[in-house]
Order: sequence, then structure tokens, then C-alpha cells
Amino acid sequence: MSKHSLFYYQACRHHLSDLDIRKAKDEWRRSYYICLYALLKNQVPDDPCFLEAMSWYAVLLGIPQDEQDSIQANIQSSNAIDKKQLKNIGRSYIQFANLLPQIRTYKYLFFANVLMLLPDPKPFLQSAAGLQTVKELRLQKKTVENITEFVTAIREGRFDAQKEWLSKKSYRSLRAFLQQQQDIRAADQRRFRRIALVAPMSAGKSSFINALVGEELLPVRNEACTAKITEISHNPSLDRFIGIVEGTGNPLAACLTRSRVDEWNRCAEGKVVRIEGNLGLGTDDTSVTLIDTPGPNSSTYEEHEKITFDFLEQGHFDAVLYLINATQVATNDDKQLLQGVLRKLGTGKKIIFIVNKADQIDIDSNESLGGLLDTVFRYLQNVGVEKPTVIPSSAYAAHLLQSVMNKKPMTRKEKSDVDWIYATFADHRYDLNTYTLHADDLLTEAVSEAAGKSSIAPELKNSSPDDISIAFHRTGIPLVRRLFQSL
Ligand SMILES: Nc1nc2c(ncn2[C@@H]2O[C@H](COP(=O)(O)OP(=O)(O)OP(=O)(O)O)[C@@H](O)[C@H]2O)c(=O)[nH]1
Ligand SMILES: [Mg+2]
Repeated sequence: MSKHSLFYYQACRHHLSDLDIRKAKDEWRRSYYICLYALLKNQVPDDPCFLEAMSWYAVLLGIPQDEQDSIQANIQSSNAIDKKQLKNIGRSYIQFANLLPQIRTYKYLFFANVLMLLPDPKPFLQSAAGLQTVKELRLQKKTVENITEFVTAIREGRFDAQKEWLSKKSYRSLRAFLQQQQDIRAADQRRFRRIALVAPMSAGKSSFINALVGEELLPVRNEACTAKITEISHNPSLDRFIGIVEGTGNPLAACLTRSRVDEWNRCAEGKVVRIEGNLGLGTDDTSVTLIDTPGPNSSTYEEHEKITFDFLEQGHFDAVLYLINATQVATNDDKQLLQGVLRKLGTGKKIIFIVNKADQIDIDSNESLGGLLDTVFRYLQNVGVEKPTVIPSSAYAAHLLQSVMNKKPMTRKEKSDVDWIYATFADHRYDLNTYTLHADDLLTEAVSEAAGKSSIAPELKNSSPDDISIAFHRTGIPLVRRLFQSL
């Protein structure tokens, strides 16, 4: 693992969307990026995590990929810091605030930004590059001391010490760093409920998490897929997903995509994938971590069994969402796994059963959702769960309907599936909320709230946005989202 991966992971947790420099004209943003890259490259050469952080800054500063490549190639071939670019950053500009002209500069922000991105700012401050930066930006000795103390203090979480000093007009741009550091601290201090999703392979655990989060983040396949414990934590201050892998050489993503998670998942190295982003789940003071686990019954990947059972053995979770595949109820594999989970559950940990793939039940050909739920109920009692809470769901329907609602691109198969999925959930007999079995009073309110949204109109006549939203509320996913408030 890179020496500085955790440091740069923290740096990437800043959303930085309100950094003043983002509103500056092209030329200034370019100078900012060039100098930031060149100065830091001098200090932490070839650190993959630093490079990842810089690629995120390039996105923030609006530097296109081809320009990034040429800037990086130029800097690679010459170690000298470009004076002209530094001078550019040192310049002042006029901004109108309430119609009054005010003189501003990005130089304080830039200097603080360099220090914020250095695991140890001291050697930089004493280096030739550091001295040259101070000189070209015309920073007073006192200013350098103030900004260095500012960066040190907020790294150490000493937020209050900064207020008086920061109130000076010229340092206003630094407040964004302070605010963000405070947001991160607040997010970390929330209580996290750790909810593990467990099921035999292909029951739809990863699809279910994607549907809950409303983002196609985790890889999904009709074969053994998830290979690592993958934790996704709610962080309301992030405007994208970021991730890190524990125990591998190149583990950081400042702007996570599904293909990156897939790459990590397939890689032999690395044990746990940690992701965070705004999941929109939980309450004001409780956050949620969803934990995806490999289905343990793959004969091709026998190590998946050990990974999931070791995780259950360690017991580092508060509740389990146990998925049952509606098309494969009461298989031997399922029974064996469920008995193992129940043994590890101990007291005080909730287990909620989700019967996923309910869209596969063909009501018109004598199959029935009520009958399916009865079978599941009897199966669970047989395994020893006295009063199970069981929620039917269709993660796939929720995914397709959310894609339509959010105008997301779909594959050819998804485009053709969305028609039958919508036709299915337009029929009120597929309102999955109405089949929920719940023993727990806490759930009654959540169920009646969800049912209120899904039963507005029994038959959905056209595919208006309102009708699609009602169909989506029938998939069981909004009900589970609502449940997270009382879990
Ligand atoms: N029809 C239907 N298919 C689903 C649903 N949920 C998931 N699938 C499909 O089932 C297959 C397996 O889904 P995954 O989410 O990868 O299953 P998993 O439980 O995470 O599997 P492992 O990671 O291998 O343990 C994929 O082809 C999904 O598209 C659903 O609600 N309905
Ligand atoms: Mg999976």
C-alpha cells in the first residue's frame, strides 16, 4: 500500500465544490493546477495516491484530460518550477460584492492548498521550491506562519483557534477548507449502523445495494461476482463516491466508478473495499454502512465461503438483511448459510428477510406472491426463526424504474426489459408492500407509509413520471430505505 494512501484518502474526502478558484477564468485555473502539480510532485514523486488526488483536482479545476497529460509530461521533463505560472497565481483581481469592487487574490488559498496536500509540510517550507513559492507569491513571513498554523490546526481538529485570524478579509477563501474539515469531522462522529447483506450467490445482494443507493456502483453478474467484503458508508458531505482498498498497492479512487470497483473486486490483492458517498439513508444523527458480502456457495471460488464466514465470525455488524432468491426458496445451500448466520447473530442483532426477484413470479400463470410469502414464512419457521420480518422486493425493477426517472443510459437488454417491468408493476397485484410480513411494531409505520405511496392508483394507465414513481414505490426498495430510519 502506498505510504500516503490514508492521507490522500482524507484529502479526497473534501468536496471542494465551493473553492473560490473554481470560478476563476481558464488561464488562472490552469496556472493553479500546473503549480499545484509541480510543487507537490517535487515532494511526493510517483505516489499513486497523490496522482489520484491530482486527477480529482484536475476535474474540479476543469482541466481536460489531454491538457492534464501534456502538463504532466512537461513537468516530468523539467523539475524547475514555472515562475510565470506562480506569478499568475500571485496576481490580484477585482470582484464585485454587493456592487462594490473588492481586491482579491488566490495566492493564500493556493499556498494553504499546497500545504493541505503535503503529508509533511515542513520539508517543503524549507526547500528551494518552497522558498521560491513564498517569494513569487510575495507572501509575508507572518502570512506563511499563519497559513502553516491554520493547516496544522485544522488537521488536528482545532477548529475554534482559527476563528479570529480567519476573519481577516484576505483569508476568506481559506474558510472553505475549515468548513469542509468540520463537515468531515461531523460525518465521522455520527453513529454508524452496520447492515450486512448476506445470501447465496446471485440472490441479488449487490443489485439490492445499488437499488437502495440509486447508483450503479457495485458490479452485478449472473454468476459468482462479489469477491471481497465491500463496505459503503453514508457521508452526507460528499457529492460523489470515493473508495479505498485495504491491503493493496494502488488503492484509492477520488471519483469512484463501477468499472473501478469491478477492477478492485477482480484483483487478487486487497481484502476489504471501503466506499463512501451520500447514500441519503439514515437519520440526522445515525448513519448507515451497507456491507456487501460474497455469496459463499460458489464451487468455482471456494474462498468466497471463507471470506463471508470470517466476516460473520468477527461479528462487526449490527443487523443483517438476509436475501432469499424468490426463484430458489429453501434450497440446501440457503438453509446451510442461514443456519450459519443465525448461529453468529447473537442477541440484540436484527435480521430482516428480503425475498428478492419477486418480479419473476408470474401471477397470470397461477403463481402467487402471497403463496410465495407463505412458503418463505414456513421455511423460516422451520429453520428456527419464530416471527420473521419478510419483505418482498425487486432490485432489478427498482433499478430500471430509477434509470427511467433519472434519465440514465440503459443497455439494449435493459431498454427491452423496462417495458415488461413497468407493465408488471403497473398492476397493483405486484404492489410488494402489501405482502410484507412484519412482527415488529416499529415496522408498521414504515409499511403503511410506503403502501400509501404505492397504492395511490391501482392500475397505472400510462407511463407518466407520476405513474413510474408509483411503480417504483411498489418494488420494496423505498420501503427498505424508509426502514433504515428505525433499524
Ligand atoms: N429478475 C431479477 N433479477 C435480479 C434481481 N436482482 C438481481 N437480479 C439479477 O441477478 C443476478 C445476480 O445479481 P447480483 O446482484 O450480482 O447477485 P449477488 O447476490 O450480489 O451475487 P454474488 O455477488 O455472486 O454473491 C444479476 O444478473 C442481476 O441482474 C431482481 O430483483 N429481479
Ligand atoms: Mg454481489
